[in-house]
Order: sequence, then C-alpha cells, then structure tokens
Amino acid sequence: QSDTRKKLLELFAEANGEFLSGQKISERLGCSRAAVWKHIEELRKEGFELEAVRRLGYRIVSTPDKVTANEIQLGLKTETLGHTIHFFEEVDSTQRIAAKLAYEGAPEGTLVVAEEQKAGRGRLDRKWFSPKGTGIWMSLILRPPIPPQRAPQLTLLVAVAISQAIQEVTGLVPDIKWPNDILLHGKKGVGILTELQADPDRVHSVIVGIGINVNQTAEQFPEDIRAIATSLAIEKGERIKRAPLIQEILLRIERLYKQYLAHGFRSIKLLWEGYAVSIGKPVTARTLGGTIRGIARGITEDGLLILEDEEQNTHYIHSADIQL
Ligand code: BT5
Repeated sequence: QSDTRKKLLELFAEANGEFLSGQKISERLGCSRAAVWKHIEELRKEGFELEAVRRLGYRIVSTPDKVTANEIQLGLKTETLGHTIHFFEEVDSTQRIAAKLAYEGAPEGTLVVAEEQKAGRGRLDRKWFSPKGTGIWMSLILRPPIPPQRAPQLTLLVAVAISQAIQEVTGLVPDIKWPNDILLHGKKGVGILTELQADPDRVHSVIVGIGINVNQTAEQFPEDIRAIATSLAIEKGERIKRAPLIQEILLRIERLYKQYLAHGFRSIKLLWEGYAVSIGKPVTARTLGGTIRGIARGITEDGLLILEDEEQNTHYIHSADIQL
C-alpha cells in the first residue's frame, strides 16, 4: 500500500462521491496525470467501481466487499487505530502474525486482517472457523501502560465496542456472554481472543483477536457448530459490508480505550453490564480447576466474574466457559 494510494483514497473520501478532476488529483498527489490513471486502474482491479467522465474527472461509485487496507482506510475516522494495516488473502492465523509484529516493535493500532484463516484459533487452542470472504478475521495491537492483571478488562472493553458497532451498523442488539462471546439471539456470532506479551509488572503489548461471522449462511457452518453459531447476515436477513463495520469497530475501540486509559475501567464496566446476558442468572462455569455451578453476580473492577455457588460461597473467576 503506497503512500500515494493512501492519499488518493483520502481525496476520494473527502470528495464524498463527487467528481475529482484528474488535474486536481495530480496536483494534490504530486504526480503526473499518467500516474494518476495507473493508480485508478489498480483500484479498479481491486474491485472499486470508478466512473470516469471527460472534463469532470473520477468518482467512486462503489467499493468492493473486501477487507484490504485500502477498503478499511477509505473513510476511517480513527486517530491511530488501523493507520497501519497488514492485509493477507490467506494466513494461518492473524493472531500469530500480529504477535510477531508486536514483538518486532509494531506501533499501537497496527491491524492484521485476512480474508481467510487456515488455522484460526480460539482459547485453549480450540479451532476458530474462518472461511474465505464471509467474516472479519483480524488482530489489533494495543500497548496499554497497565500491569498484566488488568488485561482481562480489555477483552470486556473490546466486547462492548464491537457490540456498539454491530448495533450501529446493523440495528441488531447483541448480548455479551462473559468473558469473550458476543451472541445474537442466543447464538455465537463473535469471538474475542486476548493475548499478552508482558513482564510480571508491565504489559508490552496486547494482541486483540476478533472473529466475526458476517455473511455466512447457516449451511456454510460446519455441522459441529451449526446449532450454536450464527452470522450477522443470518440474523439481519441481508448481507453486510465488512469494511464499514471494521471502521466502526476501530472507532468504538479507540473511544473506549481512551476513556479507559484516562479514567479507568469503571465507566466501561457500566456499559458492559448493559450488554451482559448472564448476570443474575444461574450459570455453569467450566474452569481448568473444575466446574462451578451458581448465580453470576456481576464482574469485579478487574473484570473477573463473580459467581455465588449453592452454599453462598463467592468465587472470582479469571477464565472459564460459561453455560447459561
Ligand atoms: C473464541 O474462542 O471465541 C475466540 C475466537 C477468536 C478468533 C479470532 S479471528 C482473528 C484472530 N486470529 C485467530 O487465530 N483467532 C482470532 P473460544 O471462546 O475458545 O471459542 C472457540 C469455540 O467456538 C470453538 O471450540 C467452537 O465451538 C466455536 N467456534 C469455532 N468457530 C466458530 C465460528 N466461526 N463462529 C462461532 N463459533 C465458532
């Protein structure tokens, strides 16, 4: 993704669907008319539909449902998140690539996104089904100045941001199931995987992995998860463009993240509780240490789940699978 291309897309975003003359583009980009034409042709190859009219110039008619850097950056309103994007047609896992980039010093806000993952991961090395072109499979690098114990808060923050974005873009109202699932009408549409690079007292980077089923049909899910999984398109009844949803998600994460760094987790916690399904209800929590049945009482300031068992003992749970 060259800087010129990025500037060109910014110009089109500013133009808001109006024509831009070749002359103006070449002046603003500081390149020849012939070079402008070459960039336009490249955009067309990527699936952008561009209209060219003599004396008027060029305008964008439609953008493809792709998740390339160009697609995501055209009209992106964030200050830092998503300003560097590594796009891949196919990867093993965006999580692995982002971890490597973070280790090598990639700046906060770097995004790794793929059309398809061959080895998408969930927690505890479970598989995350990530078929080509129908979902959002991406990993975001954050570098919060916090101790590692506070990292679970970020999973919750991101869950709120994604829920807000889904609501904004589709009108669907998602439910959050602690810690990392977002449900649509009771089925899982989104999974979040937060991984850390940290010292005992300081986080170096948080890799936030986000998987969203966007345009799959029910038949496109493998049989073993068909009963528990869903997509935005299934619930909404129409296809949804992925790039604008990614833009909205990045914007929402950025807003909440700033609020979090400035004022702590308190206000995020309130928002989270607004979307949470399990609070006040009986749940079964399967942890690595065993299974606990009880009433979910809420979350702590650190983002742990508070569970009260049948003997009224209170458990604070770091990580578990919750059954409602
Ligand atoms: C998660 O794990 O929900 C975290 C998923 C994170 C995926 C993103 S995609 C981008 C980034 N790169 C990666 O490699 N991963 C991240 P967990 O709570 O452990 O749930 C995993 C379970 O969800 C599986 O065991 C299946 O039962 C189910 N599952 C697998 N694929 C699914 C899908 N596409 N939709 C809904 N459920 C799915």
